[in-house]
Amino acid sequence: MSATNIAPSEIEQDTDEERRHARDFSELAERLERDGWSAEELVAAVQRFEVALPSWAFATGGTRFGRFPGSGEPRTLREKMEDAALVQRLTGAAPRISLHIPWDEPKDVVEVLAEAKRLGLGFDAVNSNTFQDQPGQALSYKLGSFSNPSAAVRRQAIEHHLRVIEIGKALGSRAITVWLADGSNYPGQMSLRGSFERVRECLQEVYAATPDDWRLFTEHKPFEPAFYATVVQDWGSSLLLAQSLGDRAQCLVDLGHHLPNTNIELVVARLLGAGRLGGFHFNDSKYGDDDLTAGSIKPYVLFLIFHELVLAERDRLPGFDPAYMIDQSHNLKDPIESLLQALDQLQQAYAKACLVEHDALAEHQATGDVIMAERTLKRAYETDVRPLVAEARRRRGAALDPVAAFRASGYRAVKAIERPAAPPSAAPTHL
Ligand code: RM4
Ligand code: MN
Ligand code: MN
Repeated sequence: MSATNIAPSEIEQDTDEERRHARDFSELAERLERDGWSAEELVAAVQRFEVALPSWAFATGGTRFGRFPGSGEPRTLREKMEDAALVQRLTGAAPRISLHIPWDEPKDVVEVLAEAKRLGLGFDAVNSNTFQDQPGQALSYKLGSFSNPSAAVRRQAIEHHLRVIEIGKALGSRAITVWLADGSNYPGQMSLRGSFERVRECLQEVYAATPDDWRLFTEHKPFEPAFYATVVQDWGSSLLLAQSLGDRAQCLVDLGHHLPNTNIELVVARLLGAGRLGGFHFNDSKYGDDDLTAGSIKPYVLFLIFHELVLAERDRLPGFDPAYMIDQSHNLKDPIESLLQALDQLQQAYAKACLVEHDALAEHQATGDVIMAERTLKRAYETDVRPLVAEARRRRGAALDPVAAFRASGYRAVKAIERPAAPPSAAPTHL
């Protein structure tokens, strides 16, 4: 197998591993069938489950104290797309990439599209960035973008969003995700009501510029960089915005954007009930916006979130079409490996949620049988679905164990030679 270009048919499976997997899968299938499930339907459901990859997660992230890049990291959008295509080949679950503009703004859209076609990749939601000042930018976002008291700054931020939409249109994206860093660090710094109204007005203009088949996602976050009051700080604020914009505006839930112990599955249920759950940024956290690998800290919460989503799917909630994306910052792990791990965790959480006996659960809820209701969820959660998701991958020509296949491929070592690190001061290069 060539380390630079792993085609699906070339993902080598150790024959012992294949044999072990076949045994594990047939045992699990037998047990599931005994309980009335169709293993084939479950595998097919996992195969349909897709998650978009963030363009900004292929290089090592960092904290404000430092960044420790690994070797062979992508330096351009083209190289990030190459890594994304590898993640897709190894998992079969991540066929689209979500671009951050201007971090990964295509220089030549035609060329990027041709490259994406060659790699078998599509483009998911485009992400705007008014949380930093860019080189050569006329006005500063230091005191906010859409909420800024200055009409000229707000105009600049709107123009940026209109440009992001144009780029997304050219790439075939069907949504824009708006996360705003707007807020204040000290009481009195900003009008709490006025800032929200200004954000709403600007978003109205952005929403009006989106094509009819697009959605606009508003993403809430309680703090950072605003440490006192963030304008779109919670799901309530996000919902108010979405509701006042129009039907195609929905809320995006980034799992890390909640204060410790927030009941995120409840937030998801509320947004589903309001018909405004648009999408996710999957990650995990212990303290705040830690952007750790999905499922690494609170896998049961992830399962409970997926339980709400599977229920919504089953109940055919009108307009339910969640855009699943990952938003992780890889500070210590190899970014590709962390994404592979995350996809596996998401597939597992989804598969487990598909194993909840909904009728039994409804019955236990109706009779107030707390123990049996909880046991119904736990029974699904405690099922070892690893052979099921491995089988879904195998049937797509992907790897049984993506991380092991990635390590065996020697991809990173080859890239370390092909992609010498840019000097730290060099401006990012683009395709
Ligand atoms: C924010 C938020 C956004 C992401 C930026 C990089 O905290 O999660 O979704 O685009 O980080
Ligand atoms: Mn996010
Ligand atoms: Mn975040």
